[in-house]
Amino acid sequence: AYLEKERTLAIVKPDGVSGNYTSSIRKIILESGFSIQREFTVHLDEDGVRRFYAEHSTKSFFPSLTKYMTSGPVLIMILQKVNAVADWRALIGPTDARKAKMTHPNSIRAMCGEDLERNCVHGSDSVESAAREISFFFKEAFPEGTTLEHDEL
Ligand code: DGI
Repeated sequence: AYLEKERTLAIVKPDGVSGNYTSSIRKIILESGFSIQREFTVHLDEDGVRRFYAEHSTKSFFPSLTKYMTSGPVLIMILQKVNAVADWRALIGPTDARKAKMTHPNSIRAMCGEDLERNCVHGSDSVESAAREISFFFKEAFPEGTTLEHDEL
């Protein structure tokens, strides 16, 4: 049977970038069979965080989440493979990095996250969220399956 490739949005959050986890995370991504279709680094501002995390903008933790997400540059990546959304969520582990360290010690959040908020990486939670989040960061349309060579980025 032919299995359709899927795309998901991954973000290495400010603590991941500043803690120099980018190359280990990239290695895990490629060794797990994903291709990185597009990537760029950006320093989000408050408005960007509010629009990206719109569903959380009324929560009590939102000001703190905004402060964290604007504290430094983040790395945005489109990951591609069969079952990309669920497989990337499985690799990153539970939202709370403290819990990840106990229950999912080999997960990325266990490796480089700290707690429920400072959890080092993002992954889209559904195919629908992935589509929304990819178009949030990438305005151009490009076909699934195309991958840029690193020096084209
Ligand atoms: O999809 P996830 O990132 O695993 O989790 P989510 O969509 O429920 O929440 C988005 C981010 O918001 C999460 O990565 C960290 C932060 N967050 C979620 N719940 C809480 C939180 N931060 C704090 N301080 N307290 C929370 O209860």
